[in-house]
Amino acid sequence: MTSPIIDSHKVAVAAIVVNVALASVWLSSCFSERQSATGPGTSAGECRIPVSSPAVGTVIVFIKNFAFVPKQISIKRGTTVTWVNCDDPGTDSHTSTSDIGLWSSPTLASGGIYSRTFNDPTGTVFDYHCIPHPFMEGTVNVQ
Ligand SMILES: [Cu+2]
Repeated sequence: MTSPIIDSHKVAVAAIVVNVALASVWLSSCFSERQSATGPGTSAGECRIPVSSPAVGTVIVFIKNFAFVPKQISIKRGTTVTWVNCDDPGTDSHTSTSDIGLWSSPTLASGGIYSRTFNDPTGTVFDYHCIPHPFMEGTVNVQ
């Protein structure tokens, strides 16, 4: 017999896996060439975080295989974005760092998470990168 508490936890984990799947679909439709070369593909689905954590925002950007997934996101003003390092333990740590110094996460080891709420004016486009790996780039569009 499983308790209702355990059941609801399983539902939460399932929800986050679905989010990963959607991110992968989005990525493959927009970056198909890159996807085939480097893509996180199904391996990104192995990354699991506790969605009940108050630190987790409503939009999640995964860090996998030294890339932000999805690379570009469009969000409504006031949305909290959470970056999650899904790279394997023992690989390099990453950051989410605004190109203009608006925000910078601590160094995120495997499993590390960082959130920022974008209460910025609509129409703003924020480019960001990873400090140890400047080739890792991403964009947040506040709509
Ligand atoms: Cu990095």
